[in-house]
Amino acid sequence: GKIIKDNVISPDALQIRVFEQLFKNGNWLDNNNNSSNLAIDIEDKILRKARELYISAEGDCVARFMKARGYNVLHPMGWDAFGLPAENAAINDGSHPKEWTYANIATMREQLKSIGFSYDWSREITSCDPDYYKHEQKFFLELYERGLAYQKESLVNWDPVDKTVLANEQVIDGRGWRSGALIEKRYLKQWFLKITAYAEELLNEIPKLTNWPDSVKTMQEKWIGKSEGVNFNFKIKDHHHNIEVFSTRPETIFGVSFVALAYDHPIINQLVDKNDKILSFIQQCANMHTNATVEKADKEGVFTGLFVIHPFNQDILLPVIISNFVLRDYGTGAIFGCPAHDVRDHELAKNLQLPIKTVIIPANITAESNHSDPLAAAYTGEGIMVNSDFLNGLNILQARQKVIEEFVNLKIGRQATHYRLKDWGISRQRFWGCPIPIIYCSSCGSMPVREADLPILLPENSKFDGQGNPLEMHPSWKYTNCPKCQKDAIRETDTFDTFFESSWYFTRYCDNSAQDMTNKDACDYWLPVDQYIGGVEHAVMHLLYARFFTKVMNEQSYINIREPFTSLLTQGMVLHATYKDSDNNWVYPFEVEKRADKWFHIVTGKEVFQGRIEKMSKSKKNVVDLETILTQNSADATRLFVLSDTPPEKEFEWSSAGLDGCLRFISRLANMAETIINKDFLAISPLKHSNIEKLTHHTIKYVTKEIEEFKLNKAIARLRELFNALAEELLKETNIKENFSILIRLLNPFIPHITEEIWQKLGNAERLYQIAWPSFDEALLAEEFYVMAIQINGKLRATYQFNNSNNEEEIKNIILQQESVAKYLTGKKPKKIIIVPKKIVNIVI
Ligand code: ANZ
Ligand code: ZN
Repeated sequence: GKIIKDNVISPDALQIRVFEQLFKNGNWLDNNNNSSNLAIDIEDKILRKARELYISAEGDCVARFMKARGYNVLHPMGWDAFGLPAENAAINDGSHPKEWTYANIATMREQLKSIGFSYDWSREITSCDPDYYKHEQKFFLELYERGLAYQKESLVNWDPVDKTVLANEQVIDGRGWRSGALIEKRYLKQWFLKITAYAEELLNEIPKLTNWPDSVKTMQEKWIGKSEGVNFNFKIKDHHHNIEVFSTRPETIFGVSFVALAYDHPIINQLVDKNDKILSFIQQCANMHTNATVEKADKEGVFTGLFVIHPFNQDILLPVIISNFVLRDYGTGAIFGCPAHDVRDHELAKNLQLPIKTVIIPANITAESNHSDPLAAAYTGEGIMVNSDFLNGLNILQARQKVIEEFVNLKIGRQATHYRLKDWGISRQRFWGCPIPIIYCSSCGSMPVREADLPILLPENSKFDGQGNPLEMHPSWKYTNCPKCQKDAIRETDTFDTFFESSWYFTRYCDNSAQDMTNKDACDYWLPVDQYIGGVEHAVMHLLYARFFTKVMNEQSYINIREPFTSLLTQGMVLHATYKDSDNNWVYPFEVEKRADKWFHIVTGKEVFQGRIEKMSKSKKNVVDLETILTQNSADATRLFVLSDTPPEKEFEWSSAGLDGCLRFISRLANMAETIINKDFLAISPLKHSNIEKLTHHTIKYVTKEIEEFKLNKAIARLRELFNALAEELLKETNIKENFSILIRLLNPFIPHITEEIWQKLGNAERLYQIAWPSFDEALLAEEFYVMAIQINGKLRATYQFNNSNNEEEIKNIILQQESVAKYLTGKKPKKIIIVPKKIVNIVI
C-alpha cells in the first residue's frame, strides 16, 4: 500500500522523506561481472541482493515508524536499469536487453513486496523507460548550449573484454572493475560534463553537510583535491618554447635540479628527438594504468636532451626529464624537481644521480640536530631559506610570497589553483544506455538534435554478439539527416554513463509523471531528501555527481535547492564466515553442516574448517542465497535479523544462527499472543503503576529515540527485554494485555506482518500500520530505572539495575543476594557497604 499519508497525529509535524538508494547502479540486476565468458554471475547477484535487502530493511523500518508518528513520508522505489548486465545477458541468450530488464524488474518487484517493504509503488521509476531518459536528453542539450557538456579527445581506459571505456575509478589495479581484464589506454572523442566548474562550490558546501558521516565528507574533499600554488614558465634553451610547471612549493626554486614532464606531454612530440631509450620508457609509462599504480612505482626517468634555464639565474641549466610520476592531467603536466625537499624528487634524483641541494634548514637547533643528511632523505618540514639568493633568511611562507611576486614582476608566472577533480566523462560505447542526442554532419559539425525530434529512442531490433557497440553496428539506426542542412549525417552512437540516470532520480520521485523533467512544486514540497541511505561505496562518484546535478538543475530552473541530501547514512558491508576444505578450497555456507562443534561438507561428508569472518565475496564463496532464505524463513524473521545484528553503519555478519534466533523470537511472540487471547484476565485488576507498566513506558520512550537515531539494533534489544519481562508476568497470571498491545505496536516497523496479524486477533478493527505510534507517560518515567556499578574492595565486579523506589536497605539486600557478589563474600558479612546514590555501591570485605 501507499505510505504517503497526511499528518495524522501532530498537525505541526515536519515532513520527513525517506529515500532509499536501492535504485543505485543496477544493484538488483545481475551485476554479472564475469565477462570473460559473459555468463551471468549468480554469486554476485546473491551477494548484491543480500546487501540491498539490508539497506532496504532499514529504510522501510524508519519509513513505517515516521509514518506512524504522523510525518508525511515519501518512500519510493525505482530501477536503475541501464547498464552492462542487461547487455551481457542479451549477448548470452540473444534476447533484447529490454526484455531481460523488464522481466527482472517484475521478479524483483514481487520479491520486494513479499518482504513487506512499504514502497509507494505509484512513484516507481525505471531509468531505461523513454519517459524517464527523454528528460535527460533535453537536459543534456541545455548543458551543451551552456558549454557545460563538451567533447574532447581524451585518453581513456579501454576494457578489451567489455569493449567499453571505464572511468579511472572503475579501474582497479590496472583491471576493469567488472571484467577483471587488463586495461589498455586509447584516444577517443568523448563527451564530458564540466563538473570542474562547480569544484569550488562542491568543496565549500561540504562543511554544511552536518548530517553526513565525516568519512564521506573527507573522501569528497580529497576527491576534489584543491591545491593552491603557482604556474610559471621555464625557457627551453635553444628553442622558442617554454615549459610551464605547477608548484605548491615555489620557494624551493633555488634547490631545483631538473624539470620533469609527463610521458604524454605535448613538448615531447614537438621537440624531443626520441631515441630507443626514450621510446621504450614512454611505452613503459603508457602501460601504467591508474594513478594508484603510478604512486606505487619506483620513480624513474629519462633525459630528453633538452635543457631549461633557471628563472632567476641565466647561467644555471637544468635537464628536462620524462618521469613516470608526473601526471599529464594534473596541474600543467610538468614540474620542477627539488630533491632535497620532496620525497618523489629525491628518489628520482638518486636514481638519475642528479644534484640534491638543501635550501631549507629547520629553524631551531633541536630540530636541526634531528635533521638527517639531505642525501639520505628529503626534508619536507618548515624552516629558514638558505642557498637561495634573494630568499635567504626568510621562512618558507615569506619566501613563497616573495618568489610568487617575483614571478609576477618578471611576467613568467601567476598564482594558480588546481583541482584533482576531473570533468566527468559520460560517453559509453554501449547499447543499453540513454542515446546522446547529437548528430554529426560533415559540413555543419556536431549538431544538437532538434527538440521536436526528441526523444532519440533505442532501436528495438539489434544484434548482440559481443562485438563492439550494437548501436554502431546497427544497419540503419545511426543514419539520419543534418538538422541544419538536411544532408546525410550520422548519429552519436555513444550512450550515457549510467551515473547520469542516478544523478537526478530523487527529483523524479517527487512526481514521476511530470510533463517536464521535474514538477517544481512537488520538488519544493519534498526536497531536499531528509534521509538518504546507501552503501559507502557511493561516497564519491554517485554522491558527488548527484550534488553537481542538483546545482545545474537549480540553474536550469528545475528545482529550487542546490544540495540534494540533508542526512546521509552509509551502510557497512555484509560479512559472512568463510569455509575451506582440507584441500584448501573455499566451500559455500549452504554446503556445510555443523555436527558436534565441527563442520562437514553435506555432499562429501568430509570435514571443513571455518575461517575468518569476512566481507562477502564470490571468490571466497562466503555468500548467502537470499531467495532460499526467503522461502525457508518468514519475511519478518529475515527483516528482524538484518536489523537486529549491528548498527546500520557497521559491518553486518550474516549467520544462520542469528536468523534462527529471530525465527524463534517470532514464534514465541505468536505463542504469547495466543495465550493472551485465550486468557480471561477480567477477574484480575489491570496493572497500574506497577514495574511492568513503568518498563513499558520506558521502552516506548527509548525505542522511539533509538529508531530516530538509527540505532535499530538497540531498539530491538530493548523490545526483546520488554518481551521477556512480559513472559515472566504472564506466568504470574498478570493482566499484560495492554502492555503486550504496546509491544506489538512498537514491533510493527520491524516485523510488520506478524504484528498486523496479532493486532487483528487482539480484536482491533483498525489496521495497525494506520494507527499512531504509542506515546508514553512522563509521570510514570519520573521513577526510572538506573544502573549501579558494584565494587568489591574497589574492583568492579558487577552491575545491577535498580528502581527509584528501592531504598538503601533493599539495595543492600538485593546486592548481597547476587551470585556475582556472594561468591566473593564466601558466606561472611561485609565490613562495610558504601552507597553513592545512583552510581556506585562499594563493598569492603
Ligand atoms: C616543486 C616542489 C618542491 C614541489 C618541493 C613539492 C615539493 P599537490 O599538493 O598534490 O597539488 N606536481 C605538480 N603537478 C604535478 C603532476 N602533474 N604530477 C605529479 N606531480 C605534480 O602537489 C603539488 C606538487 O606536486 C607541486 O609542487 C609539484 O611539485 C608536484 F619541495 O613543485 B612541487
Ligand atoms: Zn549539416
